[in-house]
Amino acid sequence: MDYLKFLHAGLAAWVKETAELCQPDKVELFDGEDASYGRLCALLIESGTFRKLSQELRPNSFLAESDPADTARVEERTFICSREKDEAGPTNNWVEPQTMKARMKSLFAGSMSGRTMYVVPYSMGPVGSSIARIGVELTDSAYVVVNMRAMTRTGLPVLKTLGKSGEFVRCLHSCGHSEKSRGKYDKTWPCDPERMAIVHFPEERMVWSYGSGYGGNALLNKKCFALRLASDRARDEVWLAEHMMIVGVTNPEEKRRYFAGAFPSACGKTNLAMLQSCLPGWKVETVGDDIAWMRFGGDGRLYAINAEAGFFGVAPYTSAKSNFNAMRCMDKDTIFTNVALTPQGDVWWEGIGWDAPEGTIGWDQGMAADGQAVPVLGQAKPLAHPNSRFTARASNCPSIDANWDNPTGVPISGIIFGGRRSTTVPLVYEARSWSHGVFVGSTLSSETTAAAAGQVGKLRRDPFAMLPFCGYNIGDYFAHWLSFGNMQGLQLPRIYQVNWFRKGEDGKFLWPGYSNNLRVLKWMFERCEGSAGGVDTPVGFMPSPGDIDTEGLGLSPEKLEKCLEIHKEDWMTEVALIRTFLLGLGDRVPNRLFKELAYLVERLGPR
Ligand code: OXD
Ligand code: MN
Repeated sequence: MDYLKFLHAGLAAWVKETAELCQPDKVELFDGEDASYGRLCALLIESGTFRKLSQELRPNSFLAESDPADTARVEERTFICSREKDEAGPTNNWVEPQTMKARMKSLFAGSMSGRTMYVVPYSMGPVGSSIARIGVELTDSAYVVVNMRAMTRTGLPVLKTLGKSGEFVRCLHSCGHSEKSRGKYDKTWPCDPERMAIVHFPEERMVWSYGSGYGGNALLNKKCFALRLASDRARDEVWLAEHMMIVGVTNPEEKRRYFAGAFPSACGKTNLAMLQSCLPGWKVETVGDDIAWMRFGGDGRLYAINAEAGFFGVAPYTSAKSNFNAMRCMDKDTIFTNVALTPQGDVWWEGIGWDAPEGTIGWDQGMAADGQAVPVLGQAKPLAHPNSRFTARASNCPSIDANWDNPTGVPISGIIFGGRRSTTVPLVYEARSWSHGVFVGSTLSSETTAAAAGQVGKLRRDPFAMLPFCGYNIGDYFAHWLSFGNMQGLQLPRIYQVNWFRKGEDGKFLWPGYSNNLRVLKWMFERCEGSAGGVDTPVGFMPSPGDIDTEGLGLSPEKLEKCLEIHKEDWMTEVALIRTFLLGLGDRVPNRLFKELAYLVERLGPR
């Protein structure tokens, strides 16, 4: 019980009450120290959850294998239990809070017996920053604790900041006890897939998560707190909590500008944040890859912090070509989950850039007792799960920006929206105004990926890449974004849409992407400087082919033109899809967005 002396009275009372409910064998405070991290990793090895990778090839790194029934975020089991159903809005599952609490309490009752409950204090954002906020997660998963250590600022300095009565977000997580035995997974990856529930109580600033040990279902700091709860709070306090990367771009004259970008999960956000320059004299640096908290400063500029301190990136198709800096981040001190294991004790995944060495073991074959193959997406089974991940520290990222940890944040010049669209959406365009930009963000769409459980490759509207993460009524969220357009004295960032994924008639990507995306960032940078051209088109301002720096690119002028083409018929189809989508979001969608849609139709001209 000596941990109690570090907790303020409110926190201690909550820990005690939770321990009474969940009945752990032990309660331990995670102090964030290296020794405690090392001890938990050793425990995870002992229980069979972790395998230590070769110390020569991948120092201080581990491979975890999850239960095959627990490999991605479960959106259909995620709930926003605000007092009023309308507050949660049409994009969230809702259950009346008291009913949900009763249901969850019966699941939590005794759910930690035989296990330790860890108390993990953490700060989202630099400790002490006025934009940062504190959370505490109570969890019976040592895997969660070590991942949080890599991805947030954890430990005693955070408790110190809380002081005697500081406010914190309450996050309760239990892997649960499955009703059916899951064989060896009972010990190596406890979970209760049949009864998983990830539940948010926004008015009480509280998250309860039961039954899953994976990613955003269990690392409650990330999607649950830093996006769902924080977006709700940001609306009340006039700031923004967004699913955005933050990247710094410096030109040859040493002028630096920062851009924030929202892309749906697994659409290249991390690659863009860590992009390697392909242009002489231009530099690109990383502030964050997933979650930006932003607030307008006294000077009218929008300042952003990275709410996290590490990366939880998708492994498949990450390579020296797609993301050299991410590969370097994972050279050491990394936790891999559900990737394949080579006989040399290293990791492997599809698209890593080399063939799997003979004897490489698939993610669910090496450690599973039954060795049963699990069909993935009806295709030939990949060796790494399509949503396998790496957890790496920001401080190990070679491209990390000098200001990544600056408590004031970095000033944002431009906001980028992007998704995977094989047709219709051009390589890049600039919104005509703030409200047009909000329209572009609100109607963002992408072909789905493996980051969430469900079908891959279907077109889905994902407003601001926040569809699974907006913690309140999405119509009010749009209104919140629009409201900045009416405020005096703000230097509003420009807004862009990009699409790296347009395909030609041969079904191949038109734009070479990866580090060449800097050519598009360069155009945006120069637009912000007022020095780059922009053609007025029905969808927005676009570069003419000559405005994109193609020096050394080797892309034919025809292909570049195809990247930039606007097909009126495609856009008329798009307009119809957008209208249906916005109408489906209920009566809180601001009229302004329908006006923007009408303007777009007007600009496209008669049929
Ligand atoms: C993530 C996601 O894990 O968006 O970042 O799914
Ligand atoms: Mn994400």
